[in-house]
Amino acid sequence: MSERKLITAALPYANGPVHIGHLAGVYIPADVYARFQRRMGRDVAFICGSDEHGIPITIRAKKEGVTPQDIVDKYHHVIKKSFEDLGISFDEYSRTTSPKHYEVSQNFFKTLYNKGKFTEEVSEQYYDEQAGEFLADRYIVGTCPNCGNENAYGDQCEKCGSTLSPSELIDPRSMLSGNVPVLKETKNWYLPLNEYEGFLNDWIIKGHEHDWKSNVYGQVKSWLADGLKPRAMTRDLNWGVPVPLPDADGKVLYVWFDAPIGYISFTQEWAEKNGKNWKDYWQSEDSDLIHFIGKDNIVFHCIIFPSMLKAHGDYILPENVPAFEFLNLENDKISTSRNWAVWAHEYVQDFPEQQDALRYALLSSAPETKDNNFTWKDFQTKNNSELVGILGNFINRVAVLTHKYYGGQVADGKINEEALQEIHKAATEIRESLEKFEFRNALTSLMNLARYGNQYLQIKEPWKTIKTDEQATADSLYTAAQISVALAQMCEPFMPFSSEKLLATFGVPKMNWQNIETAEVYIGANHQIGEAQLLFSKIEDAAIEAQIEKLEKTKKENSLALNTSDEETGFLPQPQKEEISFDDFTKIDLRTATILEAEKVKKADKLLKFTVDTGVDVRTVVSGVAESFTPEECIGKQVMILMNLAPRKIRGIESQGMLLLTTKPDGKLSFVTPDDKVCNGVEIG
Ligand code: B3M
Ligand code: ZN
Repeated sequence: MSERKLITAALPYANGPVHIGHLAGVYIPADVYARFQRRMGRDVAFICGSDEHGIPITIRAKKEGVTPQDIVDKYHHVIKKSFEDLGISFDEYSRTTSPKHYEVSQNFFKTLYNKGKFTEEVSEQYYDEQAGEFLADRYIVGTCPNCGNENAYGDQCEKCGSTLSPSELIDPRSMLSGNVPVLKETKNWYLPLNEYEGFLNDWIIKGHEHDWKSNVYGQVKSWLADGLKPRAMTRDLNWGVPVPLPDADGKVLYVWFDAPIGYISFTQEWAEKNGKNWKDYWQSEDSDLIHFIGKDNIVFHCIIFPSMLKAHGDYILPENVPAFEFLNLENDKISTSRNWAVWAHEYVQDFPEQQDALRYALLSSAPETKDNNFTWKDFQTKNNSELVGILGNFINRVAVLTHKYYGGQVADGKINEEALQEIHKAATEIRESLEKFEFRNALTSLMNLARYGNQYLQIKEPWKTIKTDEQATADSLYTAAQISVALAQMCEPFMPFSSEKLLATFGVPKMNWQNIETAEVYIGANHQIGEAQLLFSKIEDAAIEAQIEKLEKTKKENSLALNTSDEETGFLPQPQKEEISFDDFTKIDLRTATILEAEKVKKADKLLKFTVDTGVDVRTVVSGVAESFTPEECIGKQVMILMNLAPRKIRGIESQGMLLLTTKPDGKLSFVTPDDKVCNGVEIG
């Protein structure tokens, strides 16, 4: 373990504000870790910035009728301010449209190019002749080969959840002009990731089995087991870092090539401003590189970027990549554009001076090893019962009693040995937990010390002994003061705003963590302390109800919304189709039916072949549900079938009809079924 820590946090896309999912899954844990490492006296560089290239940004720009630069300029500042307002203490928060980043990422690319690390491959890509540009997968729409959805994207079908490639779409058309795109040859530069499998196996599978989180280790292991393929590191797009080669007009670096290099370019910007040598952090074995990310970024930070670093040869590799799972909101997936989120900038407006309440709530329900859930009720309980009721209450009682009995001077007593052990134990537990990226355990140790402090006062009852035993009172309030100041010291990584207030009230400087674990004195006897101030304020029901109402309103708007697309789940509630007459409706023949047999369709990983009893006959139907169900799970299911759909050949099998399906928020499919068992062949109308 080195004394220098290069800590990065995933670069948020500058296509919208940050929400509690981002904070819980990446930024608050990263900040706790960085603050803690600083208190360990280590040389810390805590680096982040806005990720300003990539399709999400151009999609948003197109949607809002502005340029991508307008989008990133707006959201870079919104995001940066949110982090500042919530105490995320980056040493550098930059952006990938900075000139420095262009220079660094282009040089990185040229180094790999000159070392012959890329393969040049010519492939056919869809091109919009009217728009005069190649189409990213998401800019191509067409009919899904599996479920017939006419608005499937080139990379994914929202209806049946299948991942697609543009060439699989039936009747593809360009989202830019609506025209049919043509296939046009284009050359791109690929990193042959398959050539790095050995290196990754040695470095991660053999080298980090015991110190990397199991969710990260497991994902990397399964990717390597499936085998890696060459991946294009350039794209035919006009928004991004231009490819620094003479024959690369109209091409940009793949966003996942340039974005991680942002960690390097931002470190260089920081080092130049602070008289540091950036190579001490990125090109020295005396530096530990730690990437804080969400689980959807594991492949980029554990496979692609390390392969890039390995290919380059001058850089260190990550010491650890503590990826967190996802946070849900009120038991539903947080979604940027369904507006199903608690936005950081809105929280700070609605709950001024209560940043630590959110930090605490998100840390105590951090999705460290599995997805977790945030509810406003739970947030209120954590603030009112734990922060106000335990931590704030204890420290406030100590300060009030010290003022009441000793004019604000710390009592001149002897420390209780058991209490001193409890302080040292808490500090050591927190250190050990944070070194292992176990934030919830660390927070529990902190709060257990506050609980101990309250119990200590309850047992010693200085408000009673003051009448009878001066020394006992001095000893207990002196001891309680030591516990209070130790808490003020130890809460800083988690709740920096409260720690700052407390250390100012007690009039003591921050201590090095090792000292907190061993000190005999945290605040001297007769030391004058400031006026007791309320550390945390109760959050009233009205404030919580207002937030819940806001979410209910959002939910209603979403159910009415005709055209919001959800980048995370990919669900796009299509506008209503053209009106049909009742006569038209009577032409369709929907029935109940039961699946008698089910089997996989050879060489088609998304299709199952069913034998279905429709009550009228027994027939074969092919359905694109293989990624959501096993054949066994389908047998015996009562389903709904569109009987009189003209038969179609799918992978050589004549499919007679279509089973009705819907898509769950996680993208998995489910059959539309009658609530109760009915006969087969019953007409649905
Ligand atoms: N911009 C964020 C995401 O995938 C992505 C991280 C880049 S870190 C180099 O949500
Ligand atoms: Zn589909």
